[in-house]
Amino acid sequence: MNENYFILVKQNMLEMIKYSKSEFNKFKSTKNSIYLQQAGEKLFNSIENYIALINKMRIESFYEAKQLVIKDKPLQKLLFDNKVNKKLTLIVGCHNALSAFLAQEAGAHALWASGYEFSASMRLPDANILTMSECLSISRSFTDRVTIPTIADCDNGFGNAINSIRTAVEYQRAEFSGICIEDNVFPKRCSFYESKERHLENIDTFVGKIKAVKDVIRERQHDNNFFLIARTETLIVDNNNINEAIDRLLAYDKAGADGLLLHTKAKNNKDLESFFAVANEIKKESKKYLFCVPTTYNWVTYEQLYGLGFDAIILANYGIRSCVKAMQDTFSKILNGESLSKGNDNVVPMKEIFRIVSTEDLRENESRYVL
Ligand code: SPV
Ligand code: MG
Repeated sequence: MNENYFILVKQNMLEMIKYSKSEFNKFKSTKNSIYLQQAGEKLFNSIENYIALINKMRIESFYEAKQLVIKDKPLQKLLFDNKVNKKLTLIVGCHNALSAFLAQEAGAHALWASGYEFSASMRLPDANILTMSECLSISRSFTDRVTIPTIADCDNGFGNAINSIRTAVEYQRAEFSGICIEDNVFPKRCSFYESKERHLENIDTFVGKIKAVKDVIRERQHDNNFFLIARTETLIVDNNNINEAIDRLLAYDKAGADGLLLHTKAKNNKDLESFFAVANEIKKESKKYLFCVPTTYNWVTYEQLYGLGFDAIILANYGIRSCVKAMQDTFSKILNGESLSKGNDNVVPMKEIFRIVSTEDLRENESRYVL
C-alpha cells in the first residue's frame, strides 16, 4: 500500500493508469517512453492520494494534460471537448462527397464512411464484397471535400491481422482520423441481415488485430494520433450473451483500442436490456470512449444515450436510405405523370447544386487562370 504510484495520462484516452514503480520503469524502458514524455508523468506516494486525486480531478484536471497531446488531432479533440462539455458526439454515415458535405452542413460533428452505404450505392450487399482499396478510394474522394473528421468503417479489417495492418497503414496514409474494426469473421455479413448461424472471430484473434493496428500506427507515426474503434457484434450473434460482450470489450480496451463500439439489432425495450447492461458495466470498468449505432432502437433519445454513458453515436445508413426514398418517389412521379414537372416538388433548384459544388470557385478560377 505504501508503494509509490505513478499516474500516466495516456494519449487518446480519458484515462489515468496506475503503475507500480517496477511496472512503470518497465514501461518507460520500452519504445513507449516517447508517449510518456509527451503525456507527462506524476508521482504519488500512496494509493489513497491517487484515488483522492482521481475522484477530485475526474474531467477538468485531465483537460490541460490532454490539451498537450490532442493538438492537431481533430477527432480526439472533438471527442474530448464534447466530453468536457457534456455533449454527445454525433457522427453521420455517408457514402460520397455530396452526402458527406450535406451531413457536415446540417451539423454533423464527424463522418462515418459507411460500409453499408458504400455497398448499397454500388448495389452490392454489405458482406465484404467491396475490397479495402475500393472502400479507401470511395472514402478518399470525400475526406478532402469536408472539414470535419472522418472515421472509416473498415469491417473486419478486410481479413486477418496482416490485412488489418495494411488497412490501417493505408487509411492513416490517406489522413483519415481513424478506423473502426469489428469482430466479425471474414467475410462479414451486415449486422442486420438474416443469415445462417453467425460466428465471431475468436477473442484472441481479434485482440491480435487490435494490437497489430496500434503497433503499426505507433511505429509509423510516433505520436499515435490515429484513432482505433473496436466493435463487438456479440449481441448481434446472441442478445443474451451479456458476459461475453463485456469480456470482449474489456479485452479490446486492454489491447489498446481508443474507442469501443457496442452494436445491437434490438428493436424493442425488452431486447435493449442486455445492451444497457453491457454499456453500464463497460462504463464502470473502462475509460475509453463508448460508441453505439442506434439504427434499430431509434426511438431512444440522444439525451438518454448520453445518460447511459455513450460518448458518441453513429447515425448510420439514414443518408443512403433517404436518397432511396426520395429517388423512388421522384422517378415514379416523373415516369408515371404526363410531364417532368410532376417531380418538381421533389427536387432542389439547379442553383442549389451549383452552390454545393461551388461553381463560383470555378468561375473565379476560370477568369484567373484559363487565359
Ligand atoms: C455501416 O454503416 O456500415 C455500419 C453500421 O457498420 S450498421 O450498418 O448499422 O451496422
Ligand atoms: Mg459497416
